[in-house]
This record gives sequence, C-alpha cells and structure tokens, in this order.
Amino acid sequence: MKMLTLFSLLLMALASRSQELAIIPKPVHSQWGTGSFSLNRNTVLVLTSEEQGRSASFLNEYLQQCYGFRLKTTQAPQNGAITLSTTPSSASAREGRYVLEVTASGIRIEGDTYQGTFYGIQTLIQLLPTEVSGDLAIPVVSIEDYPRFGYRGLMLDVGRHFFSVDFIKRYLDFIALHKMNTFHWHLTDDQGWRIEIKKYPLLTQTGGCRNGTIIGHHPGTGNDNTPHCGYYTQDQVRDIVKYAADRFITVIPEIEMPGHSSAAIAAYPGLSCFPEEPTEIAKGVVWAGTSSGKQVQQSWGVYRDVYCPSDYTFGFLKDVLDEVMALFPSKYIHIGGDECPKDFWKKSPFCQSLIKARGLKDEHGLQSYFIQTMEKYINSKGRSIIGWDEILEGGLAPNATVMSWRGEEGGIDAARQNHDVVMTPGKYVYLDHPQTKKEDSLTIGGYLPLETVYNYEPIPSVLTPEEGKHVLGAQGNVWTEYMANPAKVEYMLFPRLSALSEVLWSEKETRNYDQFLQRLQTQYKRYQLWKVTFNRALN
Ligand code: TNX
Repeated sequence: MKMLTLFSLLLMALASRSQELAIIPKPVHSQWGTGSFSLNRNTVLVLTSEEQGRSASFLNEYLQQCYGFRLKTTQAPQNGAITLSTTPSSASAREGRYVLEVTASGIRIEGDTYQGTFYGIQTLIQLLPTEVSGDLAIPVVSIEDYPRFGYRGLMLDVGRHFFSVDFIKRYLDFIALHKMNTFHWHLTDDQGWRIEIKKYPLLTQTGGCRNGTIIGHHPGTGNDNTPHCGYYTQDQVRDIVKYAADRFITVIPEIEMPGHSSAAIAAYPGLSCFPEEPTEIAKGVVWAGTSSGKQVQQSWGVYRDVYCPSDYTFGFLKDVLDEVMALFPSKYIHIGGDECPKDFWKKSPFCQSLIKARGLKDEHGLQSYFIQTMEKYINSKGRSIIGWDEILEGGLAPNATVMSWRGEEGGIDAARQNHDVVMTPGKYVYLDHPQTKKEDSLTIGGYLPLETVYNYEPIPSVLTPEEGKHVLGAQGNVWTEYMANPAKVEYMLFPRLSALSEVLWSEKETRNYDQFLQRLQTQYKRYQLWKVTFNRALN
C-alpha cells in the first residue's frame, strides 16, 4: 500500500511536471499543485469589466475552433468560474504582467493591464489538454509572468508574394498565441505594391501586378507566365489593424524607400531619375510579357532603378505616408532604407547637382538626406521612423530606430549612438532561411536550425548595460521570395516561432534548449490542433 501511494505520488509529480514543461514561452514563476479544474460548456466566464471582452472573445474563438464549444460570459461574480480582471500593480514595471491562479474550484486571471490579462488567456490556452473533448482538465497551478522585452515582433513580406486577408488574420493569431506584440507588414517591394493609396491608383492597378514569376532560384530556369496580383484595400487594412489591436498587436507598416521601389516606378515612372529607361532585367531571367518601359520585377534580388530624390518623389511619398498614417495608429512607420544601389544616383546629373547644392559628401550622404527628409515629415506628424540598418549610412537620422539585419553591428552602432534598436540579424532570426540541411523545397540564404534561434541573445554582449537598454527587442523576418502559399509560410515559421517567442519573453537565465524540446512535444500537438503545417526535423 505504501509503495502504491509513493508510486502514485511520483506519477502525479511526473504528470504535473510534464504540464509544467508544456508552456511556451516559459513563464517567469510557476508553482504546480495537485488536482485540476474542469472546463466544459457549462463553465462561465466572468468579466469584471467590458474591456475584458477582447480576451474573452479570443478564448471563446479558440475553444470553438479547437474544441467545438464556447463559454457564456457574465459580469456577475460567481464561484466555479473563470474570472478575468485587470488591476494596475507596481509589482513589475514590465508591460504585460499577469497572474493566473487555477484551483479545483475556479480560475482567476488578473493582469496589470488588459494586455496582461490577454497574455494570461494565452497561458490558459496552453494548459488545455491537446486531446479534443467536452471536458477539459486544467491542472492546478499558480503563475506570475511578464515579458523580458517590450518589442516582440514578426514580419511578413507580402510584396514578393501576396497573402489573403484571412491568412494575415491567421498570422496575427499566431503572433498573439506566442505572446508577441508587433506585426511588421512589409507592404511594398520591387515585385509588388500591396496597399491601396487613393491619390495614386496606379500603385495598385499597375504596381500590384507582375506578369510572371521566375521558376526556381534566382535567376530561375524559366518563367511561370502567370500574373501575380493582389493588394489590400484601405477598408481591409482598417479591418486588419483592428483585428490586430483586439489581440494587443501593433501593426507597423513598411513603405520601402529609396530602394526596392520598382513596383512604384512601374506605376509612376517619374519617380525614377531616368523615366525613359526601360526596367533592367537581371541577367538570366526569362521575362513574361512586355519588357518595354517600366515594369514590375519578376525575379528577386536588388535593382538599381530607385526613387530619385526629387521634389516630385518627396511630394509623392509624403502623400502616400499621409494615407498610411491615417490607417495605422502605430508610433513607428517603417521606411525601409535597405539595399539601395547608388549607380543611378551616380550617373544622374540631377543627383550630382543636389549633392553639391546640399553640401553632401557623396551618394551615401544623399541616402542620408533622403531618409532625414522623410524623417522630418514623419516626426512632424507625431510619429517616429524605423528603418533597416543602412539608414546608418552617411549619418543616422536624429530620432530613428534601427532594425539591425545584416548582423548585430548595425544594432551595436546605433545603441552606442543612443538610438533604439530592434534586432533582426539574418544569422538568428531570418525565418526564410532553411531550418534543415536538406529542405525539399526552395529556400534562400544560410542554415538556421531551431537551436540557433532558441539560443539567440538579443542584447549583444559588447554593449554596456546602459547601451543595452536601447535594445527594445527582436523580430523574426519572413521574406517570401520562395514562399508562394500559406502552407509554406507556416512550414518556415514552425517550430522556430515558438523558439523566438521564448527568446523574447522568458528570462534569459531560465532558457534551456533540452527542456524547451520536451515542451515542444506538446506544442507539436497544439500545432496539429491549429491545423498548421510545421517542420518536425531538428536539424
Ligand atoms: C535581404 S533583409 C532583404 C530582403 C530579402 C532578404 C532575403 C532586408 C532588409 N532586405 O529584401 O528578401 O534579404 O533573405
């Protein structure tokens, strides 16, 4: 008998341990008890204020989708319920803190902010069993949790391939489920302009469509000769921004400049310093349709025809940004800034005289002048710019935040100049890079296995603690040259997104890859519940 009791105690300990191991990102403090709360269709969700509605809806939609039922909500306090509340507290200054208390007779989620309560809901979701049933046992536990970084981002490139509004919403759900808070929406590129701008309808009519796409790796083995078109109307954008806000996600729009602008130039050739010159087609690329005049690019890479720093271009970009800022309430507006070849500016008499007239050093100075002109405008509207690390070239715009992508150097430089930084180094968080050595479909770039993402440390060790405070967080980038459909995007995201979420949320000292892998076994079952396509190979 004694042996049996001991044995069952051991089993219980093991069971609670495996539950403990199953929350991703790992909570800061958790204490596991014994027993469980039973959640079923009769369970009531008590909202202490209407503001809890966003959290309640998210939970109910999740339950409906994964388990086929939803809970009644009420504002009347009662026993045996799940109670959501929000009480400001000074326990931790970290935005997003919550406590979650599960006992056999009820569940209480209390956030410091509504956002905190929402993250408590995400943890509750991860306490649900992965087997579908109408009676869900939630283990007794007491959790206190808050994020390490304030900026927890994920980018999606919809320029290279267009993705439907439905998929963007699913993507936002993925972000929310990982307690991340920023969606960086890369809306324009050489291969497509994807956001409706009322004042310039050709941006989407002409710039939103390319006549074909190369087959295989750049420069390709042929062309599919199939138009690839798509853009988001302003109504759709508003809908997406709201959907994100309901999940406590900020959407940062990116309008690329001065490079990666072929689609805009195809629509309005006057934006180029050489409006009469036909679009350059990269060597070896098989082209679909006409190649005369300005065209939307059909292959990947970097192109030399970029925005001319003229009054016309600045006027155009300010108009575009006026419409963009009216749609997106975010503090940050991303102005790109990366990969802008200087060849056309070098051979343009207009640019050369501008360099002289403004007393600029060279074309890098001109890039800096370009970015600073746009920064002034954006600042005058009460917003801030964020840009890829090339905005450091020729002098950083005064209030700019830098996204360090070519490595950690840009971020280190910027932090040392007292600028804020979001880390997105290719080696650690480029989710377009292959995660296994032998991918069975096309990918770009190096090799980025799960473990490398997991072990990434966003604050470069060479920074002093003071400088390190400028690192707001990090972001995973999903460039879609070789992702033509949602399943491929999901396959590239999972499970690396789970690893990234822990880098961004959990305390550095508590991170442990082997233990993460154990929790991932349960996470795989959740992926199945979400019906996502994911990669199971670990190298
Ligand atoms: C570089 S990252 C780019 C993108 C490409 C990506 C492919 C950055 C700021 N620019 O235009 O899609 O590499 O990995």
